[in-house]
Amino acid sequence: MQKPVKIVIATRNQGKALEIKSLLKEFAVDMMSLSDVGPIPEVEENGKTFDENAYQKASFTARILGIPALADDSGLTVEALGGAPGVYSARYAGENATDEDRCRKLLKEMEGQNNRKAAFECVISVAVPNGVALTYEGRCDGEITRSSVGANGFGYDPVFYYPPMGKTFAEMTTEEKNQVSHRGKVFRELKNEFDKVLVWIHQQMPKK
Ligand code: ITT
Repeated sequence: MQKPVKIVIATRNQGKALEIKSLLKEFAVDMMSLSDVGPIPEVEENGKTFDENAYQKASFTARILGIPALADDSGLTVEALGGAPGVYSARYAGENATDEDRCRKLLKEMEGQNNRKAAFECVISVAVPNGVALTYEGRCDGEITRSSVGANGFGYDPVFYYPPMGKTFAEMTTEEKNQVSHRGKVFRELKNEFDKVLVWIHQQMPKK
């Protein structure tokens, strides 16, 4: 029997890391987080798309550690704000801001707006140390609330209302959110072919 494949989850966002671990729990992978591998340099995230940033994070981490890495680049795009905050979702209220600060800023920008349409987008990149990568994308449509509602999840969850379930993401359990979210959708696609992804990883890794 083959040993479980080691994969580093290349994120410094605890909320994301928890969701990713719960989404991949049934697979024979030895999932490590960045905190398990010791300090590594910060990756430069300067892409113009979720796709570019996900690839930058996954390929940098895989190269530097010599093991496969999975990265998620995601964010919220708001129609009335011309797609903002988009790839700047994490930095929307400045470098040291909290999730609360970002939600507050978004609600302020949306004051007086009747078009509340928004979508969460997520791109997952799985990269091996030689630099090649696989990419998966997912999206979830919803609306921006007029105030923060709910205490679960992370990031913009309290201001993202999902009409089919009549709740914000922050009012959902992790399992409920995973069933409908942008990240949940991407992982369902990835999971459908995960056995092939594991074979691909084995083929790409240098033979010892
Ligand atoms: P890493 O790059 O280390 O993974 P990050 O938080 O900087 O962490 P991103 O650059 O992908 O990650 O920024 C995504 C931001 O979008 C994140 O900080 C949240 O504010 C928001 N976001 C993404 N997915 C979300 C979700 O499921 N619920 C709420 N907010 C989310």
